Amino acid sequence: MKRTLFTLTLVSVILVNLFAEDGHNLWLRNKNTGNVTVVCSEKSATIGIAVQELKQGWQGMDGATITLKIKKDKAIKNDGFKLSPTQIQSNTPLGILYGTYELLRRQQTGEPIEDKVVYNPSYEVRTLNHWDNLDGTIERGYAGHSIFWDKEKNLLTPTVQEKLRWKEYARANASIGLNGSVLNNVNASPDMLTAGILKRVKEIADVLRPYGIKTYISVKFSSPVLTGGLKTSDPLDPTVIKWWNDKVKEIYKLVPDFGGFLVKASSEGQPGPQDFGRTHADGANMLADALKPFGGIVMWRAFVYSPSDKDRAKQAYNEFMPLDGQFRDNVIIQVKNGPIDFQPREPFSPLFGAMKKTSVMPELQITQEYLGHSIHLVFLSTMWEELLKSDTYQQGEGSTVARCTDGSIYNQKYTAIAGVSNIGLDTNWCGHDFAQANWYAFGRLAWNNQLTSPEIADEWIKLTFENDSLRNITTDWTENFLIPVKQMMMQSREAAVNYMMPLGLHHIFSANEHYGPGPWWAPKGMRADWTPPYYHQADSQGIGFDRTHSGSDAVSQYHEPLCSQFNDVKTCPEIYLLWFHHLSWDYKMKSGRNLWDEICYHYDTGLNKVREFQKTWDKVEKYVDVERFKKVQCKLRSQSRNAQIWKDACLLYFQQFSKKPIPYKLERPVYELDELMKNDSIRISKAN
Ligand code: BDP
Repeated sequence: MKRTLFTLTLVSVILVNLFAEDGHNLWLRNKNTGNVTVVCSEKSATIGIAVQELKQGWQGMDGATITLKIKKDKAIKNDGFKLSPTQIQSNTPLGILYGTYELLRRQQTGEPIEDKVVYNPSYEVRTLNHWDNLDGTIERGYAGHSIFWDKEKNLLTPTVQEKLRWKEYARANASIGLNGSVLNNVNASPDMLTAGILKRVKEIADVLRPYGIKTYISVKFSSPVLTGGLKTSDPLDPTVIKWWNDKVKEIYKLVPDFGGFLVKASSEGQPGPQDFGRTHADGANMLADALKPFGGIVMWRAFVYSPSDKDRAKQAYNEFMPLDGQFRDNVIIQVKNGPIDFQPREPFSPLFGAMKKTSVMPELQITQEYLGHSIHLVFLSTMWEELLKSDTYQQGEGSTVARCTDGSIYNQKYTAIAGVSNIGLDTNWCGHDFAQANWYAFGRLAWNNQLTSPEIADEWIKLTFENDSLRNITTDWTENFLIPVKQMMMQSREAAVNYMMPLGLHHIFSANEHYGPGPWWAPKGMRADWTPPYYHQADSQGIGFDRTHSGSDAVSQYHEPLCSQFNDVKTCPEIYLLWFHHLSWDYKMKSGRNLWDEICYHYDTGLNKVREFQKTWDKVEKYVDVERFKKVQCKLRSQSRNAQIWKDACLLYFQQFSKKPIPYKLERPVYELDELMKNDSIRISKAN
């Protein structure tokens, strides 16, 4: 009897674990509900995947036939496709695969499939940047170790398990239209270019290829000296040029469709052409020339700033604008969304649209370095949409960042977009189940930069949380799960801005971990532009960074009418107010409150929003599997406690300067400033 009971318990434990929802399947959960016959005269690994996906995931009419047709059509660009209910047409096998995923997504989410609709990608190159180090750690990664690198395994033949992970990764990327992976950190190890590591690059590339994912690597500019044993890495030195040419040839022998290099040079201590008195153009062009015969590209980052500059926000523009027109056509300047560094909110980088004779690509950060790591629920799609829709006015009204970078306005040889990845070896890939939505959203926007965040959230929720019993999406599920969860996602980024750094405040994190609040953080001897007081400039008079004509004049880097609009405190959008202006605590806001009170209200609103999210989530419990429900519930609790710490730390700290009471209607702080400052807000936040 005892034995039977034991066996039964054991079996049920195994079964529960087998079916436990661990989030690993991402948004790819569609199982077929009927048979389909797939007709295709072409054969290739990519087409094979498309056929398999259709059979596995078909949810259309049982017994239907679908034709996959590779036929040139002028309306179809790159790997775009033409979709009809019974046919997918494309110029390339990869386009057929993308069409397959679009069709299956539409079947699963209940979106219509009309006749002969053409879908073309907004950007030709759609990459994930992995800040993965060769020892397996990930810079700013919050979801476990690297899926590509491990110091024990780098030089060994990849295991079946590793290859399976790479394949799942490639499939997930292809399903949302991504077509490139930069395999290693922009702070690149010179070892990346050694024979043993390049062999692994080849192994990875072989697994990614059938899914249409091209492989790229980040390179260290001083590699000729560090791995090549040369005396210099000067980009104009003939021995250096030859070294890179030979290295590129070696790479293409291993990876014939290699995509190219990503380079962080003369930035944050990384070596670069400026070490030899050369320009960014000299450096980038030398690499571009080596890659050109093979069709490779150079993505050269514009993330540069030096401690001597009065305003870090101005530096990239100052350094790169004079070089406009000097880059080869296979160089793309990779520009972060804002002029500082992936803050919860920044105005767009003034380089977008301003460089008219150079290809420029946006770099977004999917990993939540500055937005709560993998603890806070923050849907980043709304932030990216805000960027893409920002009007630069560079070629008249409507010159949005999207249009300035996707080839609609400027005739770029290549168009591209990059997202700094948030994935690692965690079972659910991203740490937070909702962080998967950011990976998803990045892919969808890279494919179609006109999509809206509610559309993306809608798709993602349906694909990720819908289960078998909900296959025919019910009104009950829509009203009580889809709508509230979507609303929570849509409000989540603004909530984070509010409880972290509202009204244009930025970079007030404690220490280099970029997690908890630290408006006071300024260790002795630290570079000023790495400390929060440099950014908030709070004093007894007021708060904010004066970037007007009478301040650092960063406003002048924006095209009119933005320059005047940002410069004038009356027309500057309040979301950017303290980014561009230093204002008195008594400054009268549009709401009628003074600035101090307004700041208090924003922090309070942010905190209350997170509390509301907790309620929203608890209410949807019966629609979610128990595992994901509990995990998200627990993370929301931490987020709520962290939001309290943010509010208390910032308000109590700034109050020392404003000398004003927190409006009496608002909840009082619950932490002591001393305690937060002494014990380091990060540790308190993380322990909470
Ligand atoms: C900052 C990160 C740092 C990166 C750097 C970069 O804090 O870890 O190396 O950006 O983008 O956001 O190069």
